Amino acid sequence: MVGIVYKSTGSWYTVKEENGDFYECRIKGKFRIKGIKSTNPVAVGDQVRFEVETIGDDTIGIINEIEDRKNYIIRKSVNLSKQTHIIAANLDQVFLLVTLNNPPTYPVFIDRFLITAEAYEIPVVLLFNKVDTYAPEELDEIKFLAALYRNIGYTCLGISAATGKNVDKVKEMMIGKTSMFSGHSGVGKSTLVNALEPELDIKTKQISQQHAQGQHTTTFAEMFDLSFNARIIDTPGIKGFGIVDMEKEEIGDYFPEFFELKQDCKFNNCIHVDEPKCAVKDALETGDIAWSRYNSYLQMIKGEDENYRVDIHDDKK
Ligand SMILES: Nc1nc2c(ncn2[C@@H]2O[C@H](COP(=O)(O)OP(=O)(O)OP(=O)(O)O)[C@@H](O)[C@H]2O)c(=O)[nH]1
Ligand SMILES: [Mg+2]
Ligand SMILES: [Zn+2]
Repeated sequence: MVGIVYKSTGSWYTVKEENGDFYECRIKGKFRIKGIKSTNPVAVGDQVRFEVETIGDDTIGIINEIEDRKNYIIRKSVNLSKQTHIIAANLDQVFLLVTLNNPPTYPVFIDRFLITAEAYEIPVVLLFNKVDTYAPEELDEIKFLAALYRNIGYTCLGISAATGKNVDKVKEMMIGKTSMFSGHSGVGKSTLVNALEPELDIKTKQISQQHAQGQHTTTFAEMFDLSFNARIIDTPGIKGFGIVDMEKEEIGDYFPEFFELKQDCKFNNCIHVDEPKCAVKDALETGDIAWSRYNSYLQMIKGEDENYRVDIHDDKK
């Protein structure tokens, strides 16, 4: 039988078969997908082949094959840097939820996320959530950030999952597609799924007052069929986003505004650091490229971990 993985808890996988029935499945033996060393061999969104086994009164599925992935979002754990985790596979687009505070989302995190999506050509939409909570100067900051990313080519939208502001616009972008919500814990991913489909009533939780951070309420990625011909994958909040398997020389190509200028650099293998007559560095001086983007880039090519943020929770992924 053939189906799609809707939920994965690490040992059990919920698979929706083609005719719509759900099966609880396990995987057979050790699965190794070529070239990927990840903590989870099967991810939400994977297309799998499975057989059904009946043991007593229980019917369970055994997954024995994974179809080639169209794409996937993979990240390196910040603490266990050898471990990688596939967040989801076979996506049409990703919505990255960003909040200014409660919890804070810093540009370097946004940039690391975007670069990974660019590597697989997965479109990303930036959703600046909780606009109902911001003071005027904070709204200005959001507008500044949105303009920065819009200039590069990303769709940006200010929303409120709590009041419903612009949720209809998010809905419109989702029709006919499989999308994923990502972002730090507490940015409102599950609240937004509920705003789109109130019947789902997914668990959400207030962010910790003391630490201005989310409480890791969603613990497993899960896909939901929505009533308006769309599928959404709600994911657990991520703390940091370590990029996986990228050569220093290719990272700049995933910054669209750097890539566009590369042909004007004196050296065709310019990595925009110490080279003379570098179009990217010139664009920094004229303000055509944002310093925050360049700083994120430098950090990535130096292979520095994303240690800008201290989280009270251990990263278990
Ligand atoms: N004021 C306001 N609060 C919001 C908004 N969106 C979410 N919240 C609140 O933020 C808190 C966290 O929301 P969740 O939906 O649980 O966040 P999450 O991103 O799913 O978090 P994890 O599951 O831990 O990754 C809840 O108390 C929500 O009610 C919003 O637009 N405005
Ligand atoms: Mg959640
Ligand atoms: Zn250059």
